[in-house]
Amino acid sequence: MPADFNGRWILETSDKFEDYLKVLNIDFATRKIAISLSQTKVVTQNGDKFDFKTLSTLRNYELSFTVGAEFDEYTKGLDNRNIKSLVTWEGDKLVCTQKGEKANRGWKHWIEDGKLCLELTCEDVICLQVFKRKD
Ligand code: ECB
Repeated sequence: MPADFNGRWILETSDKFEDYLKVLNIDFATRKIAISLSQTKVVTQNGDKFDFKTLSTLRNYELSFTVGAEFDEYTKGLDNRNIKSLVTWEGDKLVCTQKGEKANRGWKHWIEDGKLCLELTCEDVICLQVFKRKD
């Protein structure tokens, strides 16, 4: 039985998020706003089908995918790049590789102590975000 990510989650801690934005070439002013924002993740999981909504007052970002099926992702409103993404299970971790212009890009989600953890990677930068349940 794989992990259950369903629910509304609010950002509690964020480590190296600005470094991650920098390596994605996000400009100074946008970075300063982005790091100050509260983020909410709304996850809907149906077996291996997922819908992730990342919500903030500045931008929203939505991603739907099926585990094991490569798809085209356009990071609209974020760094606006086209990438090829593939999400797989590694044990209870949901692991995404994002192939494109940026090397070593991807993310991992897992649940730890009832919190939703997200590791965002690009090149040599690893950002860790931890979300707590909102309801
Ligand atoms: C959408 C909330 C973040 C708002 C930041 C606004 C502007 C910053 C410009 C570019 C940011 C580049 C990346 C943002 C990092 C996190 C947002 C979504 C990351 C992501 O890929 O989430 C995955 C895994 O949860 C699901 O799409």
